[in-house]
Amino acid sequence: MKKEYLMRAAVLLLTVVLWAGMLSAAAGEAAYAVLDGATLTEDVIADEAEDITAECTFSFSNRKQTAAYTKRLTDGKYDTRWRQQDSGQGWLTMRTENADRPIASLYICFDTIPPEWEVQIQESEDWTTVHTGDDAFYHVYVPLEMPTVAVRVLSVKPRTKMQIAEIRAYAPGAIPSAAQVWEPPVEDAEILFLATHADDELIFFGGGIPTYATEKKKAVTVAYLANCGPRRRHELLNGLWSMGVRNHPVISNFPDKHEKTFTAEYKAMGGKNRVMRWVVSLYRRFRPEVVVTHDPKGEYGHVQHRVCAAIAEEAYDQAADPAFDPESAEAYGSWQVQKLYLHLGKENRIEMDWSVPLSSLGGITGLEAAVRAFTYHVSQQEYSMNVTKTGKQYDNRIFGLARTEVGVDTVGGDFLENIPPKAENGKEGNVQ
Ligand SMILES: [Ca+2]
Repeated sequence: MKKEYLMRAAVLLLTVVLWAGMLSAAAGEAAYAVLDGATLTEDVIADEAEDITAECTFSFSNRKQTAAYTKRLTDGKYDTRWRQQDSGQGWLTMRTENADRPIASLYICFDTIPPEWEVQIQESEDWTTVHTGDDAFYHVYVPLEMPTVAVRVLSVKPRTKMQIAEIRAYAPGAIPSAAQVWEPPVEDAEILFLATHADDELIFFGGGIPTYATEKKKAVTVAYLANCGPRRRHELLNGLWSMGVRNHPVISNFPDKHEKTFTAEYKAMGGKNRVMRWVVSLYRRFRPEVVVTHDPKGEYGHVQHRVCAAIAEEAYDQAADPAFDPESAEAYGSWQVQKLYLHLGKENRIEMDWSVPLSSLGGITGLEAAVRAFTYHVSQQEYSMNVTKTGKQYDNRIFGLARTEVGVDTVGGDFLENIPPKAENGKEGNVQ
């Protein structure tokens, strides 16, 4: 195996970056080419593994599920899926007749991740577990040490309702550029971008995420206060991936609701205290120096955005108070965020510049990266909102420093102004 890895490393060194053509193609073609999300930003690898999904036949634990379900798993669409429909364990099997081109890896896009799942390969009559999954990532790449002609994804516990929107099988080769290989969320973050819904991080925070996470290589955590459902979850992953983000975002289980009042909104989300505890534990777990979130007026007045801004500011104090939610204080330590920026906030305004070319993304600007990422939010294209251009309504360059432990910005244009490099900060919690 070592020799194989050396070869892959050598191939990686020979990668060729193809940018110009891809950028112009991105907007139109991204619509249903879900798995192309990565292709647009990844280096093109000379010997990347070939997609052999079309050569495979599928079978399912529920024998009534056949051709229609195969199509749903391979149609490139996130609004069609295979659902486990069994009282026992659920599984799907992919099998190829071509032993010369066996299955060497799988790429799975889960709608619903079962609590325990495994990838198994068939050896004679028996199935052998070769990978134990977890519930960390919705998009998972699973390389198989021993390429095989038959592989299955198994939900270990009965009746778990595993759901998969898309699956691909690959022949031996380098990691395919279409597969997203996520890393865990950044612990010990420098910046936490807290958006409400999938796509808000692009529309209202502009080029912030690619500028800091990808170009400046800062420790960035992206979190979403609302869970907009499986389809938009896939879209947000594709969008973030296209901007060079490699740490999986954090997505709550709060519903996507647009109520008329704070009271109704909190009620729909299970109560204010529950929302507060989630955001406080987010701060304590990821220890951001800086939090960037919504307009306190909810941009166009969306009450869930307003809730997000309000809770983000209250949590600034609560996360530092060990008496609030002692359980998460015990688990993660209390945490004092150093700066809180609110989009369009009135106090201590700064103006960000998202027109700087990012060499890490082939020279496109942060704003262009956000505009492109938005094309992966296929389900949202019919609405009037889009990534705001400079100077337009809901200007995504304008932020107000609502809270600070390190004074106001004097230079401006940098969320991390006055924040010492992360290495100087302790990891044991910063509240005495
Ligand atoms: Ca599908």
